[in-house]
Amino acid sequence: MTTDTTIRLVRGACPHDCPDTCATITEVRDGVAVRFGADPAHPVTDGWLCAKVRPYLERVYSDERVLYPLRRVGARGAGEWRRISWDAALDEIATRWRAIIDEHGAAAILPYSYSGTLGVLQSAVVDARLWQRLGASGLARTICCAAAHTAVAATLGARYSADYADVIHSRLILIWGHNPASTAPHFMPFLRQAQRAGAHVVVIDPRRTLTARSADQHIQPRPATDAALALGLMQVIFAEQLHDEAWLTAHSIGWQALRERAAAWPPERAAAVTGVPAETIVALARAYATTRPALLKTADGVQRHANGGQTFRALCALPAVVGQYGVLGGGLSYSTGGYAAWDDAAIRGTAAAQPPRVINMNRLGAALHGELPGPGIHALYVYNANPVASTPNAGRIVAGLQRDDLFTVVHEQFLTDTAMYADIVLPATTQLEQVDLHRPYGHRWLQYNHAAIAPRGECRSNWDTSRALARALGFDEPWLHQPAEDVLRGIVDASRAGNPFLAGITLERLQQEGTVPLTIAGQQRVPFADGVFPTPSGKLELYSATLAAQGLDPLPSYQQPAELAAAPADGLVLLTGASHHFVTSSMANQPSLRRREGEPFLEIHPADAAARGIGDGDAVLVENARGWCALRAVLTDAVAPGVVVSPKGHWARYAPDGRNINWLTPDALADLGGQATFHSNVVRVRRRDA
Ligand SMILES: Nc1nc2c(c(=O)[nH]1)N[C@H]1C(S)=C(S)[C@@H](COP(=O)(O)OP(=O)(O)OC[C@H]3O[C@@H](n4cnc5c(=O)[nH]c(N)nc54)[C@H](O)[C@@H]3O)O[C@H]1N2
Ligand SMILES: Nc1nc2c(c(=O)[nH]1)N[C@H]1C(S)=C(S)[C@@H](COP(=O)(O)OP(=O)(O)OC[C@H]3O[C@@H](n4cnc5c(=O)[nH]c(N)nc54)[C@H](O)[C@@H]3O)O[C@H]1N2
Ligand code: SF4
Ligand SMILES: [Mo]
Repeated sequence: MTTDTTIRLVRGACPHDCPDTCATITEVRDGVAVRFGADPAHPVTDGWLCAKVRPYLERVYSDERVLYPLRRVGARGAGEWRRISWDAALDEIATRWRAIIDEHGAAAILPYSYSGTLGVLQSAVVDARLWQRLGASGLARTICCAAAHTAVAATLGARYSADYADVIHSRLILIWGHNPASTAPHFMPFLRQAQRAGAHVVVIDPRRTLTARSADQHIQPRPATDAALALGLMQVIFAEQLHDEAWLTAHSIGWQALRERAAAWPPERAAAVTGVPAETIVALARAYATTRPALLKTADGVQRHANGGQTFRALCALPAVVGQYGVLGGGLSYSTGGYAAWDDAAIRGTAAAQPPRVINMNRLGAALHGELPGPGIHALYVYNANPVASTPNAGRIVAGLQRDDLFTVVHEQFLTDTAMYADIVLPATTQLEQVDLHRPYGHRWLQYNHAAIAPRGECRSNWDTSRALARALGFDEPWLHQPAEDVLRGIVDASRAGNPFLAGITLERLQQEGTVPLTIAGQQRVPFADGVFPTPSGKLELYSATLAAQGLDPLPSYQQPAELAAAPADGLVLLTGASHHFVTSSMANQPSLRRREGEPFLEIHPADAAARGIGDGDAVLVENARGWCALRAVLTDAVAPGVVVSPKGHWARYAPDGRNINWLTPDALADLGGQATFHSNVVRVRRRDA
């Protein structure tokens, strides 16, 4: 009987930036997590975890975890550390920050974070509270999906999407600039089911991805030309009277203006811009307009371009033109993140205050070089992020991090590329060692994460660290010190009050049941089935007066990104989407996953390789004005001539040259939302020995 009393099964949530938000179960014996797996009863997780997270215990119990606060003793970036106590670390941070505030003002302190964990407590709450009290610079979190969020808000009003399972009702499925076989793996069984039932699956992606390999059709547009492709499809649909005029008239604004805009995009013009044959465009337009239900499923890769916002507007418009919003198995599947919108005041714990300024996270390198209004940045505090590996134009960031007058603190689980430049590293808990509440963006079940084990070493969660920092700074407001569960209860209660999708959902239920479905009843199962859109007009805004008022194009449009327009004759467009075995740079230090992902590579078309004397497996240098990176060439027709691919996520530390693909990526901002433009990236490639 003794063993029985010491075995516990603990419910949790996968914390990673992934739409699937899997429900996990950890088996704990005598305080040690001995097994980690999936909840067999969860309707999406369905008893399995992806290849990335299955070995999570390898991560939790890794010898390379940071377990104690560390003080840099050698040169910046040299990786020489001395263990210090939490008290000493907090005292040094508070002292340095106070001195910086006295001399430059609190705006000189920049907190930098993104999606290491998506839990509301360890990210949103921590992102809001202490920094507001401190008066630090704000951070515009625009690295991932800002253009799409802006486009969806302007067009549909909210991010609502159907359940993955509803794809089985689709007859035609366009998977557009999205690679779910790697990035939303739990969608794939439902897609297969639809395909077996006769649905036609089309993948639209410049790369033949893992997802494209199992599709019925792969359409390969040139990068950043999707708005032209979408307008070309609309031109055919309108010209052939295949549009749903009754739906457009009843539920949208500006469809005639859109028809006029699309009229300028006959198939020949769209073909010339996109590289997709005119016949293919015509055939796809007819199929999309006449096959019902038709689903357009997309994600964020397609909008990481300088024209990503208007591209996403065009994608949002397509289902409207063919009357597929509100149809079971039809419409747009992008994100479910809008259902459980958390109450902002409860996240903050107090009245909102404007930060002294807001810095776009994609411009971190520029900001560290003083290219910003107001005082320079003298203190950087990084958590939930690894900007040296994951933020664009990383060479510029590293140069900034080497500034002698910069005081950098990194709160991390591992000595990442970024932590290597810290003055102080604070040890962070993993998901098994902390509590949180997770709202998914791919499905519609909330997930509670109980702490399964005690923190290893002296690790602390983001929230506990935030509380400790507040104390060290002498801030005693109760909203900076609440116990974790009180914060979560406050958020759930306040959010439920204004949101029918949270009806009947309490913290107690979440804690007891682990997985709790959002209250999406009856007709609301299919997003926008009532034809009502939470926009200013209550309709789907093909023409957006909101964008017009900001001096932006009120209709979806195509603009070639400036960097692509200025490409030299031998320039290639470099796409750097998701790696299969990492989530951005998270996991890219786990030995088993590094082995499976292999060496950093560059997919290049054999014709482009031949023109450069490059053979399969050759070491190549990829370069542009921002920097260079060494990779291994993979000759493949998975990419068209003119396009090369190297997935994101590898740590720069592990490369012999100490750099990764983000030494090349642009820190220019997109047309909407201040979005990152990773893929509007022109490079030259040559043999390393040439
Ligand atoms: N395995 C794995 N899963 C992940 C992640 C990961 O790193 N690895 N990252 C997570 C995160 S942070 C996010 S935001 C999501 C992203 O999820 P996705 O958006 O599905 O992933 P990406 O690979 O970024 O981009 C999807 C595709 O966009 C394509 N693309 C690039 N430019 C264009 C274009 O101009 N037109 C078209 N049509 N396609 C284009 C790329 O070739 C890529 O195949 O995935 C999450 N899941
Ligand atoms: N070239 C290229 N680069 C890209 C992209 C691309 O398409 N191409 N995609 C971009 C996208 S979509 C995204 S979302 C960003 C993601 O960029 P980041 O948010 O920087 O994500 P990661 O690089 O995975 O780093 C997250 C870090 O958080 C740490 N962490 C995890 N949990 C916790 C915690 O509880 N507390 C603390 N303190 N730390 C924790 C992890 O150990 C990890 O080192 O990357 C972007 N980078
Ligand atoms: S990364 Fe995604 S698919 Fe993998 S376990 Fe986490 S939520 Fe599930
Ligand atoms: Mo992302």
